Amino acid sequence: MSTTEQSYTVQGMTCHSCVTMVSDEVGEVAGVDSVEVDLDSGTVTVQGDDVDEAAVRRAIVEAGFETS
Ligand SMILES: [Cu+2]
Repeated sequence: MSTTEQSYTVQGMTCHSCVTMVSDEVGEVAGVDSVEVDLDSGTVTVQGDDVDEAAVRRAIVEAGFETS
């Protein structure tokens, strides 16, 4: 297992409840240890073991946001 850090750009987050929704959804993805959301830049940083990038993107969409 290797700990990796991935960054995603997320559109549409406007407040702290958006941040919480994204953090909660992404935090449930297998292997994710920590989720950091920067509201100003719209950046979500995920750390964990063998985290599936596609699963993180799906979680962001499930939270109601778009990622590029
Ligand atoms: Cu919001």
